[in-house]
Amino acid sequence: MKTAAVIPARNEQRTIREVAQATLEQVDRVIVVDDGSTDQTGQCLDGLGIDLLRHRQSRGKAAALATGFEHALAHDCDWVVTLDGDGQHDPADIARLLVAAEAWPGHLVIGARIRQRHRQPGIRRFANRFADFWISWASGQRVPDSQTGFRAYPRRLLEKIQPSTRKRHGFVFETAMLIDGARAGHPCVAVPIDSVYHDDARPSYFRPGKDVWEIFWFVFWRILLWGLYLPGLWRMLTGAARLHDPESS
Ligand SMILES: Nc1nc2c(ncn2[C@@H]2O[C@H](COP(=O)(O)OP(=O)(O)O)[C@@H](O)[C@H]2O)c(=O)[nH]1
Ligand SMILES: [Mg+2]
Repeated sequence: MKTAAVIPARNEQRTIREVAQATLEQVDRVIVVDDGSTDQTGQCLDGLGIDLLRHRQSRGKAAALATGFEHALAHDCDWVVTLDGDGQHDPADIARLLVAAEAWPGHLVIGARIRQRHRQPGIRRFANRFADFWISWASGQRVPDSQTGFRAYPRRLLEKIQPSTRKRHGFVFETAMLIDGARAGHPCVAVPIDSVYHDDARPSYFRPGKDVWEIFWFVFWRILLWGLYLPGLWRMLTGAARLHDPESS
């Protein structure tokens, strides 16, 4: 099983080197996509032995992920892990995601921030719950953390589903992967991880107004176009979330 990690990074000079270095211990190939950073993000990675790809101008998180995926597929990777460049995901947990990946072939493995949920800022916790409900409906499965950027994608899913990479869809991309992926035969399985929110973190790039709105429209249209997708609603209401917790199994 050949593995890669794609780390989208926009102005992450404070954290990117440490994240990339720790990720190198977990996968065969580390791909950092520097999305038009105006700080030292790229230079911070000198001499690490990772693949650094650059967008000269910022094109958003969706385009950065797509650039990284293309590179990983061109290098014959079977599984592609994504994690954020700001240190909110612990690279040591990649091993747990990959154990789940082996146990659930063809599934989209998500690192679900369901431990210490109280650590998430109130407004984000509410927005996440709201998104989880609609995205679970639209994808016909219980998704315990739809907004997590910490995931492992099987190659087949990346070959089949290529969501919009328009800048305004920067944070819609991962929602599209969940919904369209499930419809294409790649449901998700969740691995519980900790919610990490550093007190001294930079402000989030996620815009609670605009980005929630874009995600909502995307999901709303999917549900509407599929005639309200009542089988999906039923499955989400009656089914349990697929969980894989390697330590407790
Ligand atoms: N390449 C790229 N990455 C982005 C952009 N916006 C956010 N990210 C990355 O996406 C990840 C999540 O962004 P963040 O602001 O931390 O969102 P939050 O953790 O949901 O609050 C981080 O690794 C960011 O560097 C962007 O415009 N381009
Ligand atoms: Mg973050």
